[in-house]
Parts: sequence; C-alpha cells; structure tokens
Amino acid sequence: MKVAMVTGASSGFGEATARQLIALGWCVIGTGRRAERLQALAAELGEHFHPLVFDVSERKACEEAVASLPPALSSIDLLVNNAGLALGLEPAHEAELDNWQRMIETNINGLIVMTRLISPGMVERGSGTIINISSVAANYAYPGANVYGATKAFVSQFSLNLRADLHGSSVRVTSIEPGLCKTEFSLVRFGGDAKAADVPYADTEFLSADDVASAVVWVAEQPAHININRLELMPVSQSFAGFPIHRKN
Ligand code: NDP
Ligand code: 8X3
Repeated sequence: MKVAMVTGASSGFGEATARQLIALGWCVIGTGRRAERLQALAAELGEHFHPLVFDVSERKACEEAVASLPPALSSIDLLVNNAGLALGLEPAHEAELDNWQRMIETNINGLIVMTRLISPGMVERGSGTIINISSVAANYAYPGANVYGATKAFVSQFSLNLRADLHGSSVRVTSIEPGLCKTEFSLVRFGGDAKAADVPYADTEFLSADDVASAVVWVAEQPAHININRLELMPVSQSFAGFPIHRKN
C-alpha cells in the first residue's frame, strides 16, 4: 500500500486530499496541530488514516514526529506540503511583524524542514513525489499579500530548485498554485472574524477544497515517468488585475 504524508490535514485542501487518497487505496499520515480534528478524521476514515499531531513551524517537533513513525509508515511515497496560512491583509507598512514571522515560520520553515526530513528516503528508494502547495499569490501581486505572497513565491521557486537537485533520482516535485478557494483559510487570515472572512467569497463562485485535492491526486497518480512541474488553477470568476496607475487629479 502506498503511503502519503499530508501536512495540514485537519481542514481544507489537506483534509480533502486525505479523503481522496484513502478512497483510492492510499494510506495517509495526516498532520496538523488540532489533535481532536485529526482524531475525528481517524475515527471516520478508519485504519488507513494515521493522525500525527505537531506544529510544522517547530523544527524539533517535525523531527520527533517523523522519527516516531512506525516502520510500516516510514517509507513515504508522497509528501504533500500543504500546511500553511495567511495572517492579515494590511498594507506592508501597517502589518503585524508577528504575523509576518509566523507565515515565514509555517509556510517556509515548516515546508523546508519536512522536505529535508522526507526526501532522503525517497532518493534512497529511487522513487517518490513531493507536492508543494503554493498559491496564485506567488505569481501575481495584490494589495495586502506582501509577506504571504512572498512565502508562496519561495514555495514555487524552492519546488523548481528542488526538482533541479533531484534530477536523476526519479523523485518528482510539483508546485500547485491555486486561486480563490473556500476553506478555513480566510477565517484564519482574519483572526476568526467570520464576517470579514466571508467577503472574498461573496456573490461569486470559488474553488472547493475537493477541486484542489483532485489536482493534487491527479499529479500524484501520473505515470512515474511524468513530472508536472507546476499547476496553477483558479475559479473562472477570478483573473488578473491590471497595473493600477495613480493619477495626480
Ligand atoms: P485551512 O486553514 O483550511 O487549512 C490549513 C491547514 O494547515 C490546517 O490543517 C492547519 O492545521 C494546517 N496548519 C497551519 N499552520 C500549521 C502549523 N503551524 N503546523 C501544522 N499545521 C498547520 O486552509 P487551506 O486548506 O485553504 O490551506 C492549505 C494550503 O493552501 C495553505 O498552504 C494555503 O496557504 C494554501 N492556499 C490556500 C488557498 C485558498 O484560497 N484557500 C489558495 C492557495 C493556496 P492546524 O490548524 O490543525 O494546525
Ligand atoms: C490564497 C489565495 O488569492 O487569497 O493563497 O492569496 S489568495
């Protein structure tokens, strides 16, 4: 049975990905900080879902969590680096430095630590897939995205650089770059303010967590000789802003 580790499986894309992978016969190690969420998923999804509770932003916790895996789960075929968050939408000169720090620690530090821990086994076995969840915010600027978008640009570029390093190893690397999708993402971004969190989704059609999970699963299930380098998806309702020009009058 193939083993996947999905970070951030306690909600959103990660949870949907865990569900889809299990339905296709994978065994999934689902990670997150909220133990009760992961336990509830384990109770629902059965023996093929293994909860692993730790904070990806704490290097020691990542190391201990990976070291705690039983032999049957320690050869990971698929790593989905999905855990991440945006905090705030203020312009850079008004943003909370603590929020910036937390985004960097989670979206960048967490992702590189998990990659560094899991990739050597893949290289040794000569097979494996790493899927990093980036964002359209990596590719296009928008007001208030400042550090969040920059962390995702890191994720996209790190994915390409990782692929360059893994050339010849048969290990695959993909950056998935989704646009507007309704999960708990916005609630987290706005500090639990449900009214503010609903604004991006008002009167429009957005991606579902299942849409993104389907992209993850599609990438993972490609024949072994195909590497999807990057995959950007948006709802049809979303596209690109022009360059705003500030006029003198
Ligand atoms: P959710 O808030 O629904 O899920 C985020 C997941 O990440 C949760 O399971 C959460 O688990 C986990 N997580 C966050 N911080 C940590 C941490 N420090 N340690 C461990 N786990 C953590 O949002 P999404 O599903 O939307 O987000 C998933 C990824 O997709 C993120 O990287 C996000 O940036 C990205 N993304 C989201 C888009 C969207 O519009 N929704 C679009 C493009 C990209 P817990 O709280 O239990 O720790
Ligand atoms: C999440 C999508 O557009 O809110 O990465 O930045 S967006």
